Amino acid sequence: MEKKFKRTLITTALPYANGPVHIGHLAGVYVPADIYARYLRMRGDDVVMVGGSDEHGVPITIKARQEGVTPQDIVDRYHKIIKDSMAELGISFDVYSRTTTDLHARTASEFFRRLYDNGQFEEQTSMQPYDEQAGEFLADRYVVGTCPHCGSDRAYGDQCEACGTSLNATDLINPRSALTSAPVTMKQTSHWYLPLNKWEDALRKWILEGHKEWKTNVYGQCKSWLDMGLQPRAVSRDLNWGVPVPVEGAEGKVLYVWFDAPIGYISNTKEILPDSWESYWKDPECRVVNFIGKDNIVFHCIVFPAMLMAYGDGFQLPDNVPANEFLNLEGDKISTSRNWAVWLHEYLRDFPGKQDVLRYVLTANAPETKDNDFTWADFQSRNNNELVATLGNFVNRAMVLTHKYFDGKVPAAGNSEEIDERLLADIRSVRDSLTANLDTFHFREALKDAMDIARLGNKYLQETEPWKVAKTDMGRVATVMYCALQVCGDIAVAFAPVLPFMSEKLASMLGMGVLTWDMLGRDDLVKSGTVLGSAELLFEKIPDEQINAQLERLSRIKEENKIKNFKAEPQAADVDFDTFMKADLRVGTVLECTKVPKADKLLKFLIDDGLEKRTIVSGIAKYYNPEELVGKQVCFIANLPPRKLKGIVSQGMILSAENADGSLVLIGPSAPVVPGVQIR
Ligand code: B3M
Ligand code: ZN
Repeated sequence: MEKKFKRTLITTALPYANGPVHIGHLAGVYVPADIYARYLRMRGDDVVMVGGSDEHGVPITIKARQEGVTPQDIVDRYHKIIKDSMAELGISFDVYSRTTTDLHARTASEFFRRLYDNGQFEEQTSMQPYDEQAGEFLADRYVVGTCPHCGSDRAYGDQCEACGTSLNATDLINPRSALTSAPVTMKQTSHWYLPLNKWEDALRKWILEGHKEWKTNVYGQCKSWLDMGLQPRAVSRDLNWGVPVPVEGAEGKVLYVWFDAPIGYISNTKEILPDSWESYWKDPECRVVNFIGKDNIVFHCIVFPAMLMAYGDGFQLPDNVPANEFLNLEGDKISTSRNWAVWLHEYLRDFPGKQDVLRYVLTANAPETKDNDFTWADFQSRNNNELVATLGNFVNRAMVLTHKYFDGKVPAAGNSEEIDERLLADIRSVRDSLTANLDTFHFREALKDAMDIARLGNKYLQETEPWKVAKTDMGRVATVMYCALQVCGDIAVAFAPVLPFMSEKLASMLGMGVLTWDMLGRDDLVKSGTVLGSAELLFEKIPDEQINAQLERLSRIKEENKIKNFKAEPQAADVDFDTFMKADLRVGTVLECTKVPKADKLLKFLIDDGLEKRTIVSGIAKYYNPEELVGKQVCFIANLPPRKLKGIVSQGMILSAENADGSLVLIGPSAPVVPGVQIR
């Protein structure tokens, strides 16, 4: 880092308290922020990491209405789950607060009022959807109607979930209120707007010229916003949940959630540092770093900085905004509403004591430069092959051998050989790379570096073979074990930001005391004469059953979602009776059923149709084992012209129902019938 700062303020995006947090939040924001905070603290820096729940906004009011409870009930519930689960994962917030505190309401209110008093807002009127019956303005989400694109009659005023199109409430056909089902009318309202256009030049200079070092995804998004030109943005809403607008005559209006949420970073800092919070916010010697996901870039790089500039009074803009891309789950976008997520509190319940495994996997797969995928197979293999087989195994060998040859006491090293010197040099070069990667938010690379230390350790033991040397030269074994134990110490230090639980356990096994970053690469971080603790295993294998249980949960959710989203096809055009009666539908008994070679969808049936034996080929091989079907009765259309499928002449078509998930279910009589009877 070129610039020297005295302090660092780390902010973490405030998760909406309308649901628990999932692995996407963790990989994008909280794990990287925590790695960074822990690393800086180990360097002895003055660091404050703030977080909290975002408890305002329309989605929370919607959830409350659905459940028939108050918005406060909703945020109380999820704030607690989020706060407790993040603490259990070891996310080391200095404060984790919430935006429904009085302190926050006062801070946000004062912030607005100062901008208002200084003439920083423009008041504008606009037409907004209104529910006459309820006497309330409607947020876009509260307007439902028919989608102009796909015709779904369950589209919302901000989006149609059936076809995914983004909408405005005014796009909907036949718009109705989600509150009362009354038709929506448009009514004039007035709001305060922050003229972002006024700050465009300053923002341009600050980001495009001053922060070329930002991650390319962040810099690029900012540039495209700035190039499109900025418009005034409304900072108030007609809603009854939020911080009231502190202006006379503004009854029924609250601050827009994206106005008050980033001010939450300030309120939360004030909460723990009532006397010194300004030395983190208003001192050029403090560096502010915002950890966020990519969907929050514009608010953190454009809107909030404009708010801070408009406020003045020495507020510093962020020095860096290392936003991440998204993490997918088993190839699909994570979604709270579709329950397609691994929820942190459920993970902690299902994998007790395995916080570090999740931290490891999410860091190894961090979506730093592009969207990335979490799969349970990868989770298992990283645990079993990397944490257990590489890291855990090395430490265990070093500990067990020291117990065996030296009664668990760290021996004194004798003269070192070239291989020992090389080990030390290699570790120092890994340390330099690791440190540089942490400084520049490249946490995946940093983790690879840390793992290289364990690899070097394994290689060293493999090459020095102390178990063989022990037969002839215990002096040499002492040196080798001393060196190997230093590598264990390096592991405790290097992994401490990412795997704090493992690190603490290892440091205590090695009698290392408080870990600091400058210990890394030293040749005396585990002192000779130290009595080692017992060689406890740091990681254990995760068996297939545990992984399969997670996969089964996900496939159950997939099924449930398909059923939830199923909509029966509209009824087909009429067919006249005589035409229908021309179809010769019959029941037959399956005599033989086999797979069709080189066609993974097809089964070949031999059917007793009451007259003779007929062959029918059917595309249901994915859903049935052919052996199971022999003896069963099926329904078929007898008078279709024969068709050739994979060289087999198929004489008719077997009837099946297509389920909501696309799977096929054979149709048969509900009690046995004589083969060949007709279906009427
Ligand atoms: N709650 C949005 C989100 O969770 C929002 C972040 C606020 S950060 C000040 O993506
Ligand atoms: Zn649609």
